[in-house]
Amino acid sequence: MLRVDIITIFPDYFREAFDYGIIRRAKAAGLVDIQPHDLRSWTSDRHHVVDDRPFGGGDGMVLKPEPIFAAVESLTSARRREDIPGGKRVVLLSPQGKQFTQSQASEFAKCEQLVLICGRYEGVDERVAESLVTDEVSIGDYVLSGGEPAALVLVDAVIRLIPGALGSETSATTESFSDGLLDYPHYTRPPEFENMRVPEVLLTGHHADIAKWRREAAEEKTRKNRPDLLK
Ligand code: 9D3
Repeated sequence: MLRVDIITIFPDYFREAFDYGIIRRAKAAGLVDIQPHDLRSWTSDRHHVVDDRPFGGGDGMVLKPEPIFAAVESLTSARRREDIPGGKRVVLLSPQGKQFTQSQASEFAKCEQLVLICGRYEGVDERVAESLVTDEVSIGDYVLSGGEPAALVLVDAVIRLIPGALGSETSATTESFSDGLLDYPHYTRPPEFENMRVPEVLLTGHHADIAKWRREAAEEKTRKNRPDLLK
């Protein structure tokens, strides 16, 4: 059983996000338990303040360290990175993180607990990245308004890799990424739609020809959309 704890100032953002498809099934099967937590519940002041102005000046606000350290301690019993056991990861979602990859998703899928910290505002006090988290992760080079959508992406990618979450598809899906090409194009009925024909070879039933066409079509698609994967 993988336990996923999400530390956020918007716990309601996740309310229905995990109630569909593979994630819903994995939860129902007892493969994963996902708990969003309100960062404000680890504040001790009357107004539940989680942010403050940046030292050195500048625009915007920064998430304060104390509630985040308290949240991680209450969820893991660890106060610093070096006290976090091997089977647990404390992940900061941040634009400054290392890019999240399929191989990192596979590593996370083997863990017993993931604690995800969602940044907001201009950022998170750097002592969190320096001394508390095991992994600082970005999902790509574009600007989000916070870590919450990135946490959704990470959880989705990880959960489908838990043994039993997908059934027999799992190994095939992993392979199609590890051969370094994009997937081949898919078609279904009707064979002609508004003058657009399905490639004839797919209608022939010649399995060797179909396999060859799919390999070449995957290479062509990769050349066109992701030439970086061929280098
Ligand atoms: C002006 C400098 N910006 C940093 C690149 C400020 C800033 C932008 C976006 C500060 C915080 C955010 C919120 N984004 C995330 O927390 C985030 C994120 C993202 O924006 N892109 C890709 N992955 C991620 S993971 C968390």
